[in-house]
Amino acid sequence: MVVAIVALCGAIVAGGLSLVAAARDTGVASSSAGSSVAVTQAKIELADVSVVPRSINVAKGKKITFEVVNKGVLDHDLVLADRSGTKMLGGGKKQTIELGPFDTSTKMWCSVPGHKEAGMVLDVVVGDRAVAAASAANGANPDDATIDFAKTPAPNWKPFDPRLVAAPGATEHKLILHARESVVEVAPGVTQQLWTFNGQAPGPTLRGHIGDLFTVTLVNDGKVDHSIDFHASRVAWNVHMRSIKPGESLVYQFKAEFAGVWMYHCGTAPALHHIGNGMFGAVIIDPPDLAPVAHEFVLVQSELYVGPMSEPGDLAKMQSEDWDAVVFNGYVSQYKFKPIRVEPGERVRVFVLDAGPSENSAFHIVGTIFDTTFKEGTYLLQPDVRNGGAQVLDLQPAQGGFVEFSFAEAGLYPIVTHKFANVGKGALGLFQAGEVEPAPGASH
Ligand SMILES: [Cu+2]
Repeated sequence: MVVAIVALCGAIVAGGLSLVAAARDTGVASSSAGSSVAVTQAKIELADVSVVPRSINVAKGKKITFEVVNKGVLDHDLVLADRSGTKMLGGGKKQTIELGPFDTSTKMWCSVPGHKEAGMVLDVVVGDRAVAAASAANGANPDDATIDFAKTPAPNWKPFDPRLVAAPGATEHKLILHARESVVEVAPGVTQQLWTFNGQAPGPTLRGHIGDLFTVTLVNDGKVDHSIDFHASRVAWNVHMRSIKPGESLVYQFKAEFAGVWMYHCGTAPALHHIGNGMFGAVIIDPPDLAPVAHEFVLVQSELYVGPMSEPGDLAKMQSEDWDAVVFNGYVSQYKFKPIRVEPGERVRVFVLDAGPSENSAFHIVGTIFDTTFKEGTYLLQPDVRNGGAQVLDLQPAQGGFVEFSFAEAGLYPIVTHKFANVGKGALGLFQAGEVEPAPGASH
């Protein structure tokens, strides 16, 4: 088991680092960076998700033989714009193809959705010329969409509903989660083809009590493999968290044994891409002593790594932790545009999950003090005679908890992560306590 995990992880890591393949020809030198001398034969390695080498020089006007091997776990192919090239190759499979003759330089790529954008592009350069340096893996794709943080949403825009309902009385929870691609607006005027659970990112929040049984059917309605990993469960990774192909489904059953605010996510390699492109959500298992409050909300913090408009997120940015935005519940500054309404003096509980994939959260609400904080299965603070207060719930990626508080007077109260560089990048919302003048959300 451990060996299998290490082997898979090794394969994932090696996918990004492998520098083994080389172009070759009769008596022609080759190198890991691709030969600058024209060849008629080339050996290409595909991995999860990269192409090695990134560039080859081919002889003008001659047929070129490509020996293509998929060293990854995922399916990949290598095709030209007209779709000629290899068939879809499973992990470990290889195919030798003949293409050309080439008169002008061109590109080949993997046609699995998202993989080209993630950098699986091979430059086919005609002639003995210097290797083109262009490589999506070495920086952001110039075609990536841009978020304008000064822009406001369209009038018909609706925020992600942050309200949380109480855990159902039943002790069994049955639900179906559909893994699917969905074009979703993530910032005013910016849409992305997210990979989602049930068409939304974050996915649906699951809630129950210790001892409850969850039976989740994962249905893969997408175009690439997906899986699900519930941090709230104790199950065998290779059985329950296995990847399933498009059209397949699996039943993932677990008993909630521990209270907490848990992450769930797709774990299919590269997990960074699947989480970074929207496949995450929260499971809340109530601690036994949870007191009634006037309002409960859930806020899932995550990063956006924007790819081209209506295409999947940019894996190269994810790999270099170069996020475009940090958001609560999947949309830039959405509760600034549409504040969360409560009344002064009402007791409020906010569940917070840091879905990452890579950034932490210093969850803070300007203008109030938390008298209760719960993090990773335990209360850090509860009201008592010592009158302690808290200003931040600090969470690393995949950590969760909740805070309780009330607002002393009518007004607006910003929701932020106190890592302030991220506030200007979308990690900003507002609570509105009572009636407020002037109208909120105009500026902050
Ligand atoms: Cu996935």
